[in-house]
Order: sequence, then C-alpha cells, then structure tokens
Amino acid sequence: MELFLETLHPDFQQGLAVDEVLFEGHTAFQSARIFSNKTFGKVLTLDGVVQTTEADEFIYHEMLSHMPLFALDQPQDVLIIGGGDGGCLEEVLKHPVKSATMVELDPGVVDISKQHLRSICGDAFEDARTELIIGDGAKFVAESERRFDVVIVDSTDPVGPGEVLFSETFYADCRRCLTERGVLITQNGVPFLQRAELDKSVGIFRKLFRHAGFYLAVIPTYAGGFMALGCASNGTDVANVAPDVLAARYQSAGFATRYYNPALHRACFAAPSFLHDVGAG
Ligand code: AG3
Repeated sequence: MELFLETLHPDFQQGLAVDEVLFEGHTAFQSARIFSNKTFGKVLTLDGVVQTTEADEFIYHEMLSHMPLFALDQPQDVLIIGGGDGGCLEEVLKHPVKSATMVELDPGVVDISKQHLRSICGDAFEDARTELIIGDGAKFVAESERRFDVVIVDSTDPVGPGEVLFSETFYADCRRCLTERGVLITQNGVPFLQRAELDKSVGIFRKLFRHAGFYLAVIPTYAGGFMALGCASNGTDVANVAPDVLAARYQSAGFATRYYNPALHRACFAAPSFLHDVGAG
C-alpha cells in the first residue's frame, strides 16, 4: 500500500492511503496530485499538503462561505482569493448573490479540479455569475476599484505562493475592497500546530478592523485539531448576528447544509481558554 505523507508540520505528519493516482504533475506554480482514498474519496494535494477531499470539503467550504453570507442581508458581490478547486465558489453560489469573482493564481489547479473534482466544484465555474480571473490576488486587491460585500481568502498555508496572503499590506488592501458592511474571511491554519500564523493575522485584523476575531471548525484532513478561520469587518459583527435573524435567513435560503447551521454560527466563535489571547502580541 502506498502511503501519502503530508509535509507541513515539523514534528507531526498525517498519512493517507493512496488507492489510485488520478493526476500527478507540476503546474506553473506547484506540484499537484489527485488520488483516491477509501475513506476520504478523491484527495487534492499541492506541494505535499492536503488541500481538500471529497468527504470533508463540505465542512471547510460551508464555514468559509455561509458564515459571512448569512451574516449579511442580501449580500451582492463576493470575491474569493485562491480557492482554485471551486469548492468555496460552489457554496457561495447557493446564495442569490449578484456576482462571484475568483482570483486564482494557478490555472493548473482550476483545470485539474474541473476534470477530476466535479463532485466538489459542480458547475460553479460555468455559472453566469462567476468571473474567474487568473492572476495574483494580492495585486488584484491592491488595484481593483470594485467593492465587495464579502472577501474570502481560501489560500494555501503561508509557505510558497500563499505567503503574501497573510501580510498586513494584503489585509489592508482587502479592507479597501470591502463595502462598508463588508466581511473578510481567511483560512488561518490549525492553531494547535500553527498558532503563530493565527496570532499574526488576528493581531493585524485588530489594527485594521472594528470587529476582529476568528471561529473554529473541525476538518479531519486538516489534521491537528480544529482549524481557525479569521473574521474581520468594520460594519458587521459576524459573531453576534441576532439568532432570530440568522434563523430566518437560513430558513428562507432554500438549500440544505451539512455542517453550518444558525446555532453553530454563534457557537463556533467560542474559543477554548488557551486561545483567548490570540493576537495579543
Ligand atoms: N485551503 C486550505 C488548506 C489548508 C491546509 N492547511 C493545514 N492543514 N494547515 C485549501 C483550498 C481548499 N479549497
């Protein structure tokens, strides 16, 4: 049996049995692999790190998208930075948004995902509301004149091409691209193993935004405990949307979710004590 061993953390590794290799190669930016595993279905890895799997992608992608979208009344325009597998985009498009713009650096990831991961992206790339821009997300938010109600950073970890997506300049540029009520959501790693990364991002959010924090979700193949998702906004307190408002929006949404729900929306902001001083410096 071949075993895929993730290379992300210095002293801890997760291994996934490789049933069948469906793609293996180099894109212009990174090495990519798609293989199947009996428990998790198809698995996408980039530079040796698990990015998504058919079995647990719903947790991550629902929590990235439905948290900001249900926190707002009729959100209009959404920007996704990264997210080339299309899983986040697919969840965003379940809402009646006007547009969903994705800026992805690596066209190779989009291509292999369309080919092998349709169960994750569905027809999201073909949706009339989708605009796919192949390019540098950091440059896009630095230059764009467009404004978005939601900006979601579905990045890789802060090594290699994803590193700039964790900088103060980048977050300030994201803020510039938000509407007054707009919400920024970021992938912020598994805090038990990547605490420094979360401290840095939340510390910057506190400087830049009126509401700054993070929430937690358990995604089995982002191994090492719960993952933190950063959350920042000047006009919307995502953690404290009134329960009846959330419930009403969720009920009228007309689609089912498998992880996200209105009770969890508020509960996932409750952090264990060892994370109470995140971002304190
Ligand atoms: N997004 C996040 C992958 C992060 C994995 N990191 C980790 N285990 N610490 C990947 C793209 C999914 N759409």
